[in-house]
Order: sequence, then C-alpha cells, then structure tokens
Amino acid sequence: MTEPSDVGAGAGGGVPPGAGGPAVPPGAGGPAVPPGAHLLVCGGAGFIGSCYVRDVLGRRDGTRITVLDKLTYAGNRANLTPVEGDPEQAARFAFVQGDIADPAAVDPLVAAADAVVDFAAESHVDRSILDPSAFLVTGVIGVRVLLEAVRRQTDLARAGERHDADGRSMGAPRFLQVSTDEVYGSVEEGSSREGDPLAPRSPYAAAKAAGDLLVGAYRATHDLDVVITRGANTYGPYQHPEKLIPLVATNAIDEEPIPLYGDGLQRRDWLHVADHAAAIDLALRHGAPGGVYNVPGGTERANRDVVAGILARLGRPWSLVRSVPDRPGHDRRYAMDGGRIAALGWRPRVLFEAGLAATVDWYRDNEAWWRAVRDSAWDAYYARQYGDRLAASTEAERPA
Ligand code: NAD
Ligand code: TDX
Repeated sequence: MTEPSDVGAGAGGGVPPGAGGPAVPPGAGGPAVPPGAHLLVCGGAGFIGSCYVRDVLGRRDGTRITVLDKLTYAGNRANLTPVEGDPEQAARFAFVQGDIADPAAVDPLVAAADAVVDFAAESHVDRSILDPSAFLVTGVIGVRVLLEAVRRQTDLARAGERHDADGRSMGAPRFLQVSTDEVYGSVEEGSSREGDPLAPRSPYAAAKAAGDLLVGAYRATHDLDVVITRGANTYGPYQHPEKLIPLVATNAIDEEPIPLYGDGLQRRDWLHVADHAAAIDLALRHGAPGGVYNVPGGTERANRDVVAGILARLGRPWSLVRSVPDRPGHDRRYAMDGGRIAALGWRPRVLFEAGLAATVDWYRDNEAWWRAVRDSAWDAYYARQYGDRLAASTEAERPA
C-alpha cells in the first residue's frame, strides 16, 4: 500500500505501486537490493558517504561498491584508506573521480550498477550563503543527470534488454537520494513528518529540497524505483572541520577562539554517522518504492550545551567561546518523527554523550587527518567566514 508520505504523487497524495522496479515493500519478501549487489555510491569520499562505504564493505558480504566523487574541498581519499588498505575489501571497491552533473562520467557507471546511492552534495549552510552556485549545480543538475541515467536503465530493464558484463539479465536500478531534515525548514515545535510540505530557508536546504522534488517527479512521471532518506544533524569521525562539532573540537585543541552564532540556543537533533549510514542502507534494501524516510537522532540539544560538552572532554575553558553575529536566516530548530524508519527495524545505537566523547577523542588522536584538511583554501574560507565575526564578537553566556 502507498502512504501519504511517499514521493511523486503531488501534495499529500499517494503513489501508485511501482510497476517495473525490482523493489518489494518491507516484509513482503527479500531485500530490494540483496547482499552481493554492485552499488554506485556518489559522494562516497565525503563524511557520511565514506562511513557508508567503510561499513558496508566491512561486512564482507560480497557487496561491490564503485564510488563516484568529484573530490571537492570536502572529498577526501584518506577517508577511504581503511577500505583501500584491506585486500579483501579493496578487491570489491573501485574509485572514479568525476562529477554527478557530467553524463559522460555518470552513464556508464549507472549502467553497471544494481543501485545508486547519492550522497554527493555541497553540504555546508554557511558556504551556501557565501555562494550558492555549486550547491545548485550538484543538487539540481547533478541529481537530474543521475535520474536520467536511472531512467534509461529502467527502460532497458523493462524491455528485457539490461545485461551485465557477463550477459546476465539485470533488473531496474534502485535510486536512493540522501536528503536532510533541513528541507522542512525551522520547526518551532513538534516534529516533521515525511508528508509535510517542504519549506527550506537556506540556499543549501533549497537545493536539497529541489533534489527531493526532482526525485518525486521522476517517480510520478517515469515510475522509477526511488527512495529518499532525510537525516538529522550528523556527527562522528572524518567530518570536515567546517561543521560545528569538529570546528569546536579542533579549535579547542589549538586553544583558538570558538565562534558560537547568536545566543547559541538554536537546537539540533544529533545523529551518529554510523547510525545514519545504517539507516540509509536499511532504506536502500527494505524501503518501499517511492518511500521517504526521516532519520532522526532522538537527541535534541542546544548548540551551547554541545559546545560545553566538547570543552569539558578536552579540558578547555569556556572563555574560548565567543558569541558572534548570527547566521542569516538561521533555523532555530530541527526535529523529525522517525516512525517510518523505526517500522523498518532501525534504531539509533550510539548514545549522544558517548558518541560525542568518542568523536572528540578521534579528533584529538587524528590531528594529521584534520591538519591536512585545513590547507590554504581553508584559511581563506575561515578568514572570510569568521574574520569580521570574531572581530565583532562578545563574551558568550555560559550554559547553566
Ligand atoms: P560532505 O560535504 O562531507 O561530502 C560530500 C561529498 O560529495 C564529497 O566527497 C564531495 O567531494 C562530493 N561531491 C560534491 N559535489 C559533487 C559532485 N558534483 N559530483 C560528485 N561528487 C561530489 O557531506 P556529508 O556531510 O557527508 O553529507 C552527505 C550527504 O548527506 C549530503 O547530500 C548532505 O546533504 C546529506 N546530509 C548531511 C547531513 C550532515 O549533518 N552532514 C545531515 C543530513 C543529510
Ligand atoms: O561556527 C559555527 N558556529 C555555530 O554556532 C558553526 C559552523 C555552526 N554553528 C551553529 C549553526 C547551527 O545551529 O551550530 C549548528 C550546527 O551548524 P552546522 O554544523 O553548520 O550544521 P547545520 O547548519 O545544522 O547543518 C547540518 O545538518 C544538516 C549539515 O551541515 C547539513 O549538511 C545537514 O543537512
């Protein structure tokens, strides 16, 4: 049965069940994407994508992964070193540097894949405020290029003309778009459900919402086998130091000022990266065709309290924290209902306080990783984003 929170049928409507896709609804049989499948993982050298690749290949269930990644400032081959340094995993892994907005790069890779998981995006809200161009190229044109490739392969499969390199028949590829809680906009109270209207408020969130709408359009128009996940604020090892938790940890290690936007009472729902990756994999394999799945962390915290927790772990004083002018259009709160992903059998496993402590320890123990990321381009970004703000900063009020 369809549900109002599925994509592709207009506001609030249901979606007819997929006619040609290989996917089955949860509980109705085997997984839509079985172990041993060949996955194309776009954006797999980034923070969440690389965790997904490490975790899925680490299961050693025969799954093969090809990563397509442009290696923007946020993409980092070092995030995949654990995979490439393990001969058994390396044999099931391939890396292609390329752009999801480039059909010449995308088409042959989608042709060889059983499923496509799209993590590729420009992912930092502050950078989208400075310059949204790349957000739109990747988030709109790039998603369209992927969907067009999936559409062509779906047409071939429906005609019985899709084959692998050994001539074996292949079904239509499933496409999973990794989206975000930010598409719902700021949620003053309660929690967003999958069927709620999209109300993005930053250029980043608007680009992500546009991607979601395109996925829905290709579902409605071409009956593609698509799934969307909308994850909460994610944290853990290998996150680029531009984001709040690693920024605070790395600045605190160096005893540098820590910029806290506005009053620091904005609230985020924190989700450990391993839990996020597990939810994406579950939705890929067992999600309903056309299904949308919120992935909440279940751990709502004010920014100020998160910062205090990091400082306590590192034994650094609150006096490092500076209240800086607020982010324009700053969303006050995100919160999502997670009933649908829970019904598939997912629960977050990492408790926030334990996950935060382990993450801070990882940054303390892996300085070489983040110091290499903080190159001259980082210095230029940091000066542009924080120079004037820190100059105008005031003492930040301590949490109670
Ligand atoms: P990230 O910035 O760490 O990684 C993005 C990756 O995509 C990088 O490896 C980058 O090189 C690659 N990329 C960017 N543009 C590309 C293009 N045009 N073609 C190919 N590769 C390209 O981001 P992340 O935090 O790992 O986020 C991954 C996905 O999850 C994004 O779609 C993001 O919107 C979504 N998301 C992130 C969070 C979060 O808190 N970080 C929460 C919910 C959803
Ligand atoms: O220097 C800072 N000071 C500060 O107070 C930074 C970088 C952030 N903040 C605040 C802004 C937010 O309220 O901390 C909160 C978290 O900020 P980010 O780490 O930039 O994340 P956010 O804007 O909430 O978006 C994140 O979660 C949803 C990811 O970056 C997105 O990719 C994801 O979709």
